[in-house]
Amino acid sequence: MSQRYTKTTTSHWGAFNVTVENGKIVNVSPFTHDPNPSSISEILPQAVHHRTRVTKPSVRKGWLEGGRSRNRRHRGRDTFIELSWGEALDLAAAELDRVRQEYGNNAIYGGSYGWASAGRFHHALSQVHRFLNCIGGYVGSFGTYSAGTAQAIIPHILGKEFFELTFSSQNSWSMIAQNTQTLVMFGGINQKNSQVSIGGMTRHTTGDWLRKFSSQGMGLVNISPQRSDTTPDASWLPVVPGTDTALMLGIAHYLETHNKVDRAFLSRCTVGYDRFCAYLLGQTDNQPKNPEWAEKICGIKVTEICDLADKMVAGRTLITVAWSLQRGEYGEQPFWMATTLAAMLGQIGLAGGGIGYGYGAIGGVGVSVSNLEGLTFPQGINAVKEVIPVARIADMLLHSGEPYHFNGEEKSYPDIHLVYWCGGNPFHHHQDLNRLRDAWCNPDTVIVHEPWWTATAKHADIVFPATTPYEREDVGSAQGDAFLFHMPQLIDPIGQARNDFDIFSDLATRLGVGLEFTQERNVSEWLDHLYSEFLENNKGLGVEIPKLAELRRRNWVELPIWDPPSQTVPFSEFREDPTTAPLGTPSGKIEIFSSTIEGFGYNDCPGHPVWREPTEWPNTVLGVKYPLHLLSPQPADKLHSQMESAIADIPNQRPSPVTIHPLDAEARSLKEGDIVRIFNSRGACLARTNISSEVRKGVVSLCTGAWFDPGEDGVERQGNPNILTRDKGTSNLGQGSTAHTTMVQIAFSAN
Ligand SMILES: Nc1nc2c(c(=O)[nH]1)N[C@H]1C(S)=C(S)[C@@H](COP(=O)(O)OP(=O)(O)OC[C@H]3O[C@@H](n4cnc5c(=O)[nH]c(N)nc54)[C@H](O)[C@@H]3O)O[C@H]1N2
Ligand SMILES: Nc1nc2c(c(=O)[nH]1)N[C@H]1C(S)=C(S)[C@@H](COP(=O)(O)OP(=O)(O)OC[C@H]3O[C@@H](n4cnc5c(=O)[nH]c(N)nc54)[C@H](O)[C@@H]3O)O[C@H]1N2
Ligand SMILES: [Mo]
Repeated sequence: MSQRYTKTTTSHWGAFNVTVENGKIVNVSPFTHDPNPSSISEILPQAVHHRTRVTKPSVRKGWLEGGRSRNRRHRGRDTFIELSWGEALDLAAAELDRVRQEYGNNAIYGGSYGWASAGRFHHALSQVHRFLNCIGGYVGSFGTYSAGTAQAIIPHILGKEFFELTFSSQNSWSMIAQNTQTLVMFGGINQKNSQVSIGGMTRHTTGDWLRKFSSQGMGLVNISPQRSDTTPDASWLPVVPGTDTALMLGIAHYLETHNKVDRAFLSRCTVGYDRFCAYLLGQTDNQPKNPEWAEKICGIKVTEICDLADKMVAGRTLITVAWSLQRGEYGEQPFWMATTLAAMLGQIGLAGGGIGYGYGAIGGVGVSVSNLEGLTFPQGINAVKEVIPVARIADMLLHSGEPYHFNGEEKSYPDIHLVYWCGGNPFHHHQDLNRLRDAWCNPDTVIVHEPWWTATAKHADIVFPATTPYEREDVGSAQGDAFLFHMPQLIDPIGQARNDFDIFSDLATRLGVGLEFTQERNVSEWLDHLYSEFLENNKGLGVEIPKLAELRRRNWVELPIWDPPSQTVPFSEFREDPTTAPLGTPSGKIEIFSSTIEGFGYNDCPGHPVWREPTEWPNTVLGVKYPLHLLSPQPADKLHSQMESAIADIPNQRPSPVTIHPLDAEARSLKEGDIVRIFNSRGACLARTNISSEVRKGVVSLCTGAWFDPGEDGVERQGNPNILTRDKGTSNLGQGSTAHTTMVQIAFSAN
């Protein structure tokens, strides 16, 4: 007898309805309360039941048979042997125990970066961290690939944790609509990116806001190598990638030399403008950072720089910076300089003015809603205090024991013998994947939980098949959203897949900490427990939140917490009186010059914002061989590498499209849809040309997300940009990812 039903669930790209027939997901349809639903979930029926699902616990042959060497260099090329759950769990538990006994818990890397899935209890990272904490701890990671550099530098400048500031001290969309006259968007405000938010955005409204801004006549300026980074209504200044700091300095120089700077604000609310100004005017290095100087670097004409500067002082101006700006070499500088420029305009603390970080990067930024507290699976306490900056993983695996600098600390890399990954795909997200592959040969053992045979799973020794959210029950709630979801289990687990929680419970039991890990609760008892804590924590909101049983029945509710009455203008209290409402910086003010940072003595990140030419650059020897800037933005049609194997089945989807300017295509005799080889000294991949004048000449753009798939010749076949990208830190301060500082060449490929 056929059984068919439809229920709603949520994900990082928002809510959607799922139809199940005879135990299979057969259809996905939009959630009707979302005015602009994302199409990312359309591929779900094919992806969940795809042949690339991991269906059984699998152990790499060379690891099982290789003795102490474990044939580590075969990782990624070896075959796997399927074992029973009991056998595989025994092997993993014994190996975890061996490593912690022989080397200590600081030989286990459990940073396990990644977005995994939405759903508060089955949050893969919380699960793996709690488990590793129960067995004695692990080396963790600081920061994110998204904004790790901003996370390091912004507290020095504004005295606040970066993500706290992002979500709680920014102008809301409605404040911008009511007050802003000119919106200057470095890196755009991207609708494709705002589809996604951590835990999900139920009403996607970024596009509507941008249309509103445009229709009310707000000045919209898109400063980006790609026109598509925001609404086509914005005027477009196609800046050279990585040169925003130079452009901002050019604007600053014009403001300073035309006496258009708010000196009262600078002296009341900031420190160190004089030190910075001496640099700006060229008093310290004989190079005034005037618009003529800036034009040569950033490719924007002097007249346009001066016009923009005039526009910015003429009325209420909000400067926004996309997170992408700090994902390049010296990525600290554009964020510090943008803040400095906003301070020079003197509008920080005024409604609709000042500086904004990450609008459009994810959907929750700028949304005005009361925050719901709780619904977090507790991770426990990590007895190992060692952390690495998240994007330095290959350095760590290649250079154990070697010293490095990070944000004022002198550290050395730990000696890792076991890597545990649950909920991320480093062979998608890390830079210079050939280098990662080398680094990955060093640990004794790699354990991965994954629903799919991703490149990371293929590079592991023990792979445990994990369920997807559709195969388990959970609750969904996200920052920046007023909806609350019961996420029902829709289908049985695929193959022998199990929940991360259940896998860790069994491992914990084998290692003698079962009770510590589970606290004698199973999945549904944990859900009850977390949910009742959540109800308790949010009593103060004065809003009726349904009990779990009722939420189960209703599937989802929208809470009346939009536009809380207590909305304050960010930094307004500080602006009013910096002495009674100081910032958390050493001076209590905005630090245009930071004695702390100067005290670190880093040439690559001195005491005030500076322009530094990246080491990979058109006028270098390398730049002649590889003359095109490669951008590797987030994909519009997916979340990172998720559900990729089903997308790759669609004809003509892979290799991925690379956007190239018509003149650059013509110079290489390339036609639309040609298969090309993109290459540099680090590696090569295939791609398919998308010829468009919406990208600056000299720049090509290949989105992330294709699964790493090197052929016999080493050429990556799906179009994964991370075979090409640079794997060095932004600077000694932030040590963030520098994916966007990458030069390449392109040629027609016979393949
Ligand atoms: N070149 C370049 N590289 C980049 C970027 C860039 O701009 N340019 N951006 C970077 C950024 S900002 C980010 S955030 C990263 C993203 O990198 P990741 O977050 O690592 O990418 P995802 O594809 O989301 O990986 C999540 C993995 O978890 C798996 N998964 C999903 N649900 C579960 C679950 O419940 N349990 C388990 N065990 N696994 C699950 C998915 O199948 C998937 O393989 O990429 C970074 N890489
Ligand atoms: N659909 C979808 N949305 C996503 C994600 C996804 O995978 N899919 N991932 C989410 C995650 S984890 C994150 S961190 C955010 C990332 O949010 P962002 O960092 O804002 O996004 P990107 O797509 O990397 O970059 C946005 C644009 O910045 C421009 N850009 C790159 N370098 C420079 C530069 O030096 N100067 C200027 N002016 N512009 C530059 C590029 O043209 C690029 O298209 O996106 C989130 N949203
Ligand atoms: Mo990210």
